[in-house]
Amino acid sequence: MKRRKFLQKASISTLGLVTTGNLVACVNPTSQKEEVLTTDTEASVKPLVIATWNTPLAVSTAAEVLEAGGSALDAVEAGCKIEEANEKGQSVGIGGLPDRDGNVTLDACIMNSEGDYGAVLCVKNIKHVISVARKVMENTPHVMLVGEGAEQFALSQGFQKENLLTEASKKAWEKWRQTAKYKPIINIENHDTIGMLAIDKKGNISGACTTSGLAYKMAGRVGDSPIIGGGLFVDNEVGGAAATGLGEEVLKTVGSFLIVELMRQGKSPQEACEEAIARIVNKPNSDFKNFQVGYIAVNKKGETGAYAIHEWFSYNRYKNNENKNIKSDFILNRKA
Ligand code: SD4
Repeated sequence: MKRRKFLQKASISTLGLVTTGNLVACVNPTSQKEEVLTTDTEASVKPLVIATWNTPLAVSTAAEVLEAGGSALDAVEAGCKIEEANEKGQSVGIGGLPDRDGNVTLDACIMNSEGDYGAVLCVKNIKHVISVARKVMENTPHVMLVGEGAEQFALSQGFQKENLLTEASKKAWEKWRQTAKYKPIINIENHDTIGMLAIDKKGNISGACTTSGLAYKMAGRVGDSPIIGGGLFVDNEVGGAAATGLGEEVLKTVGSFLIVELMRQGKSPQEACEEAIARIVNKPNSDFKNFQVGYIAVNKKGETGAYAIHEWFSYNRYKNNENKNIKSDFILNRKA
């Protein structure tokens, strides 16, 4: 077995990892209202919000900020906080599934329309890491803070320490420990790591991404979500993109940056998402049948796109006073 293949397999199966929200084989989350449509070609739509997965409340919260004249930055922060505070969501914020040692560690990043970026990685005990990431961007000379240092910084900024491991997530972890051997899982539920992009009434774009990462990950593991160009990228001249799914694969192809650069070269958000998924799938020895990656993107005109490897990726979009969940097309649909 080639080294790359071995490491890939090790990262998702030998180590017993599963992704928290979006990784078991193509289960149809019946609660979603699906509509097979991924591209919106209407020009210059604003305000506009899109977010990964079935996240209606997060998107409507962001939309309210925008409709009231707020900035895209305020909107994406407010939207992401909804999922971070939702204890039932086991892949973001409080209630997130822990690492294999039982510690919940969170990753988040945010980008504004000026091209500034802030991130926190592997943070314990603080629920609203998206807001801490924003403070890193605005109140420090740095762009990333990790672990203990990030937690200390959050406390210094007035954030409260709290236990993020809920009873439900603790039970799930204890059950996992009995075997510590889950197979790679593709789509678990309809609500997951949230990547969000917004265009405000002035036409400015910002984005945010927040997650508890892979369930039962190795201690210290960080995925794509808090990494600029991986889980998120925004260029106010062009558009933005965000990712969900197996972060290692997103990082190796710098997925969100790739999508924005493809849009800069003239591709639509849909075409750019499709090419970024193809980059992953077409790698030699790609094990793509065993993992999920999904992308969303928006361009300056307010055209949107989404694409995934497997079925049952979806995103919520607020546009023209309507907030709806849209099922993404997926590459296995064409390869089948
Ligand atoms: C990660 N991309 O940490 C995240 C996980 C994710 O649904 O999106 N889960 O790799």
